[in-house]
Amino acid sequence: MKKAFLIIIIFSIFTSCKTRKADTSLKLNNPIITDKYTADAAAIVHNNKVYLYAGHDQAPDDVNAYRMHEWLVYSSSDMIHWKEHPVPLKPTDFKWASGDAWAAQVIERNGKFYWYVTVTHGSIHGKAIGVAVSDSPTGPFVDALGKAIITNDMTTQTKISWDDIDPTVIVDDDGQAYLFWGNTLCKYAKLKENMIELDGPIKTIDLPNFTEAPWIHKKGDWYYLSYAFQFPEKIAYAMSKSVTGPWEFKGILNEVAGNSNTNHQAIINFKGKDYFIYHNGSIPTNGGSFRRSVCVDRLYYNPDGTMKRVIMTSEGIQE
Ligand code: FUB
Repeated sequence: MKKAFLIIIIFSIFTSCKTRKADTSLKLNNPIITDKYTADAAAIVHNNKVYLYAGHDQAPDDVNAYRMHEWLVYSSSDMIHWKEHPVPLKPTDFKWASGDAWAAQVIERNGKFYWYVTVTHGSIHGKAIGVAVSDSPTGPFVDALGKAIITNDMTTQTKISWDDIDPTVIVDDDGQAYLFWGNTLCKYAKLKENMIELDGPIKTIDLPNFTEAPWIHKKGDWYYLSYAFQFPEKIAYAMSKSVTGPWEFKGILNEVAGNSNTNHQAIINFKGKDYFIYHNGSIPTNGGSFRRSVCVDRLYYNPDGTMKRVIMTSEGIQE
């Protein structure tokens, strides 16, 4: 009788431990989107919401190459719950383009939303940058210029045809806007106030091991130029007191992201907190370098303005 009682007690302790384990409240919020493969995120804050723009990785499981036919837009009020909006833009919306929804960035100016995109040009060899415009952060967006703002033949420093990719834009405090972009070499140029024409020569910036994916942002008195460093990509960054440099290299900000040879970051401040947005290849079974997934983790600055190394997590943003 005593023995049976003991067995019942041990059994109930064992099952309650098991139940407690299964009842875990741990929420894994990265990647933030799991029903589609998403990459090359860019984000803006508008009216207390974050709008996140991403390329849609659509490569079938047996294809190891980029297959990207549209960009996607999501919004969130808390960086945890994301609402998908209808597809706002495709390379086919640019009559002069032949495809490839590569990295892009949206910026707001005077109530209009300008979306700078990488596509393949239909008649000029190589990648090109186009710009679309909308009155709303979720679109519909239309081609703002009717032609590319940057084409491969406008830059001749490198022989590759994909050196004019990955646009990022900032409007400086004095109202002057700048477009940065590049692969292998980081380039920049002033934009006219209309945001759709260059306003001066194309210049280059010397950054160690620059691969691609520049992202320009300002916090306090500092300008930050983060970018994909080496390959497989880490994210590194440089700082300056002026948007035109000189830039001081500050080292690695984010390590190689799991199961992806690209990393492509965006950096925002939302409701007083800083966020680092990137992609990895972590969706089980078929995730990888051509089926990527956008993730978000917190970003922290040191008192001297430098950025602390990002800690990539599966938990992501919890509150
Ligand atoms: O998604 C295609 C290309 O891969 C992007 O333009 C680069 O930044 C890299 O992420």
